[in-house]
Amino acid sequence: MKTISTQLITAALACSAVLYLVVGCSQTPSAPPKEVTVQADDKMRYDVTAFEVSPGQKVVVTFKNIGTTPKFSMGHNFVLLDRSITSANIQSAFLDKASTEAAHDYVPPGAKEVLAHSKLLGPAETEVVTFNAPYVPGEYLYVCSFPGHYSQGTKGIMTVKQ
Ligand SMILES: [Cu+2]
Repeated sequence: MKTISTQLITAALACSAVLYLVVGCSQTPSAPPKEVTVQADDKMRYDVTAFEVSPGQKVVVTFKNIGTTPKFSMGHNFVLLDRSITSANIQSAFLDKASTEAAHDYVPPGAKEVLAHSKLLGPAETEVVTFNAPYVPGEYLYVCSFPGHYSQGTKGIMTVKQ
């Protein structure tokens, strides 16, 4: 009996410690999430090519493929990249290896430069991608990594602004 109550107290203490850590660590608990809708079409364009977020802000991207062409030839994804990838190096540093990953929706498994991504979406499909914005201010590219689409216009910049 005594052992059980000790365990209960220990569990209760552990829970409050966890709660304290969660609340104590969140920098801006009252900041509402940033909600963005990004649509990709058969012309290989994103309709939204820039948006701003605050450091660490929760971001909810509703990503839609509004085209009608079958996924195997005109699928689209949403891939947010870290700042090691720029418009100057994206082809050799990311898109080339992504292009061989059809089996993984053109997102190389375990790629450290990928901060968040959707699946490859076919016509009329939607996916909500939720992530926390980086804390480091600056520009972060988001792209469709289906081969050839980036150069046509499925690209944008998420700016983290203090
Ligand atoms: Cu695409």
